[in-house]
Amino acid sequence: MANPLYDTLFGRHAGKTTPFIHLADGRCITHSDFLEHAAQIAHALTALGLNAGDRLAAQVEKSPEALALYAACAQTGVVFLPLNTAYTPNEVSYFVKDSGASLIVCDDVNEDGLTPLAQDAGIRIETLNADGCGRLMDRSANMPTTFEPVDRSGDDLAGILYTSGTTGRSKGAMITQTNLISNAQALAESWHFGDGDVLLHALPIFHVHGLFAATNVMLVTGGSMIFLPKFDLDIMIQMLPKATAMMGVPTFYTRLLSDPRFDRDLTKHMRLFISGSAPLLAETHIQFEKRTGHRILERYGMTETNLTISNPYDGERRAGTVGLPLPGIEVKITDSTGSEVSDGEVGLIEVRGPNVFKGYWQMPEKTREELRENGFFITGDLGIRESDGYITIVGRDKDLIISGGYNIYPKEVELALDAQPGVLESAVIGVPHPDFGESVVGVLVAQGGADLDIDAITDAVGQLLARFKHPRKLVVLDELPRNSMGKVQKNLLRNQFADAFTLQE
Ligand code: MLC
Ligand code: AMP
Repeated sequence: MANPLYDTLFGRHAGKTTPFIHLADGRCITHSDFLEHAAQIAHALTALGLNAGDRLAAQVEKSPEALALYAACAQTGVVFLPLNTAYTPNEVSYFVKDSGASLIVCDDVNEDGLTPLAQDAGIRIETLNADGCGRLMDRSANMPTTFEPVDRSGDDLAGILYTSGTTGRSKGAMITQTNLISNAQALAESWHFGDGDVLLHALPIFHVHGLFAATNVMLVTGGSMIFLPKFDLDIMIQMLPKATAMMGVPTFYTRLLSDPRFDRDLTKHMRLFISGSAPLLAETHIQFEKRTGHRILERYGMTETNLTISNPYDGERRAGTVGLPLPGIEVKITDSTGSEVSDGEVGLIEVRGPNVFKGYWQMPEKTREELRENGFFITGDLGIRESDGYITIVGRDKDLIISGGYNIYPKEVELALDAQPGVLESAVIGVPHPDFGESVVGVLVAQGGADLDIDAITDAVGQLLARFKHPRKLVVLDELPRNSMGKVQKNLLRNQFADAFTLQE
């Protein structure tokens, strides 16, 4: 009888009164408290009729209870489907329908918006609010505090995480128990995490970075986390002296550096700062070292692969690079035929290992396009490997914008813009932004003679798409630049609007 994910991450802490979660208000949740609560939720899910393999869509704010819901899913074998809290009901509707979820768990404030969707799909909604209360918690309250984990194998699904696609249609990446366990162990070992570590955790827990990389590493090593609902500069500065390590997206680092209180003294006891999910500018790396004496450890990952490449803990942390493949993970840099290119040449990054996902949910063709039969996953990122093995990400073969660590696929935004009255066509591009790294510009072309109502278009897109995907600037051109094949030349638009956010805001 075994459930590898539950046993490796959670079950090992049963009965331990060691701290697991520290909250900003001073409360501390021990491993044992956390597991008892997770077991109660597991009973509640079972009582609601959920079985191993069923999908549970959770659009909930970050809280210890939300994390316990993840543990309860591991324990019951229910497939966890975390959703960005910024998604509109229109977006959530696609994920719920596509995944065939049996239950939606959401915040009270979103329940009315999601009820038509649940009715349409013939499924229930339970609530879990930012303060840890809600109907699901009421159901759990009187349940037993132990739960026999449901038998699972390493190949069974632990989660489905949706990633947008270049066609505008999101794909559900099927993540197995083995994917998560192998990655947590590789990261813990590579980054020397131990039970004395305290991780400053301000990332959202609906993506790989905050949910899997950060949380699973702490679970596998027995350390604790200062668990903050979101990144707040003042609270980060207040909490830093209590932490030993931090994981963040580059925006965390540029925001910390913008504050004079963030200095060598505040960080002198810290063991490790890790950055990922988006490119960390070499200048941020250098400025950070000058200010604090710490060299940020940059690593690279993706929803489909968890984390794959990392600068070393002990060796050189080279600014502008993402380092070397993690233990047990193979990385190839290839040309369009799939053959490896020479060191120093740009190619596509391909990844193979126990961390690589099982495929896209109910999309066998998409899976075949991106996951080779030999097990290598084609990431769509472009990289160069130096002769000493260090890898640098130099760009993307996929049309993708990364804003503050969130991915935005231009096609999805273009489809929303194109559907607006008077719009003939649109092109959505990412250009440099001082806070988010990149931000979104929408370029519109009007149908002959139409006078575009930019405010109305902005409102309409707001109804359809999460706020972080919205163009921060909409401009109207007479036509889009195209090459001789008729393809829109987004590079020309990116050059034209390169200063859209750096000169103002
Ligand atoms: C918030 N907003 C964003 C945004 N986050 N807009 C664009 N890009 C973002 N990332 C919106 C808000 O809704 C708000 O809208 C306005 O921008 C300003 O908000 P803010 O208060 O400044 O933002 P904040 O809430 O502080 O969030 C910024 C952030 C957050 C960077 C802290 O986005 C964040 O935690 N990002 C981390 C994302 C992450 O975990 N990615 C991992 C993916 S996994 P308005 O209406 O007020 O204008 C992955 C694999 C791997 O990539 O390798 O790790
Ligand atoms: P997601 O699909 O949300 O998991 O985002 C994964 C993408 O984030 C990758 O394909 C990369 O484009 C990008 N990414 C992650 N880490 C880094 C990094 N350190 N440097 C540059 N890009 C990164």
